Amino acid sequence: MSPLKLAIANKNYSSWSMRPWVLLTQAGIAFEEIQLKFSDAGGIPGIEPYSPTQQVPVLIVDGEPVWDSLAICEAVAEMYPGKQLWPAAARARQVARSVCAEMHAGFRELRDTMPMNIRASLPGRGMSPAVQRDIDRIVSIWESCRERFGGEGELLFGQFTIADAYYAPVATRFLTYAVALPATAQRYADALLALPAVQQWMAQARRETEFVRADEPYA
Ligand SMILES: N[C@@H](CCC(=O)N[C@@H](CS)C(=O)NCC(=O)O)C(=O)O
Repeated sequence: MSPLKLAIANKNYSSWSMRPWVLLTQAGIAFEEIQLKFSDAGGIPGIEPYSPTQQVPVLIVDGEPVWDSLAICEAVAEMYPGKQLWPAAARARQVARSVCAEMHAGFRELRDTMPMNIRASLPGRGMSPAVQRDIDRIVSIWESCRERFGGEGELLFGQFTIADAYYAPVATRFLTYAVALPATAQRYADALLALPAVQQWMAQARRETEFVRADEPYA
């Protein structure tokens, strides 16, 4: 097998890129990073040879693209069964898959009005009743997973899984927009943000200087 390659975009802005990058990095799976950048005119120059959708993230496995973050995470979990990237117990695994799918397809209000912007501090921006509803649902997911499956660990299913990689960009948004959380949810967000892979991504995001107008509604 040739080395995995992961094409991503700006670490400051690209929440979909963050998920598989955090998954691979936190799990200690080697990969070559291909970092492209969003163009202010829209699109991602240089993505053409990698992705049939022209979007990031895309994982290249032996020359074959795997696109869409959820498909990438599933493929990685299948390639590295020893890493236990989904919870081992069937019931926990079902819930983990469900909360990832819910993140993947939902929380549109939060995603639209609180776009990921790691290096920015935008307390209170983007808040509305609809966004608060998304936040309340996320809090209830986090509380329920922690209570039912957290065990001795600090993460949603105790040890690190794909579900944590999936919610990492949500935790960075809560930081950027200074979203107030109940204690259990805040403890989980802190544990998630403290993961070495998340710290590494955030440090690299803060060093980026590109300004992408479409991702900066409050500038
Ligand atoms: N459902 C896709 C969403 C991917 C996506 O929206 N990627 C954005 C960046 S975070 C992108 O590539 N935008 C550039 C474009 O659409 O031209 C996934 O989970 O990978």
